[in-house]
Amino acid sequence: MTTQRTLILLKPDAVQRSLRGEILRRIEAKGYEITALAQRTATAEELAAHYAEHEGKPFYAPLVEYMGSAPLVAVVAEGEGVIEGFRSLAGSTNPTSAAPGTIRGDLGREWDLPVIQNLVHGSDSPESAAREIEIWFPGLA
Ligand code: RTP
Ligand code: MG
Repeated sequence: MTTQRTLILLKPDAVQRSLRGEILRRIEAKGYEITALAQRTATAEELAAHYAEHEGKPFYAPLVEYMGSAPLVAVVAEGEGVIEGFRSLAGSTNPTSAAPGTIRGDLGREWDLPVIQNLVHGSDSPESAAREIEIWFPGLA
């Protein structure tokens, strides 16, 4: 393991449900360091770049609509193995099947919506982390 950085988003449902503190607490309690944090409403350009891999999928339009509908919080966290470690803390994509003890498993549930709202995003590889940090915090070397 080496020290890594990852890009985490507290998605609009996390902000609207006042779960920012609870989620940030879990990140810090695990021992990861929060080194950048910003709340804002995502632009269409940021979301197009962030979700380029999903363009063309059936959930792409509702996903971009959801993510741009209200403010989110972008976070850079650092620590040993933080990329895999945060995705483990977050749990699997679907909150209904996400394990208890995870952010999505403990705090999320399914809604009758065109896209899964699951509170958080975490980068899935070192390459994704570098790409995503540059999208949300340009110039943060
Ligand atoms: P994330 O990128 O947000 O950390 O989540 P993930 O890797 O677990 O999921 P991914 O497959 O990358 O999908 C990105 C986000 O799109 C929404 N989604 N909705 N069938 C659906 O309605 C569906 N599939 C994906 C979720 O918000 C997911 O986190
Ligand atoms: Mg993903």
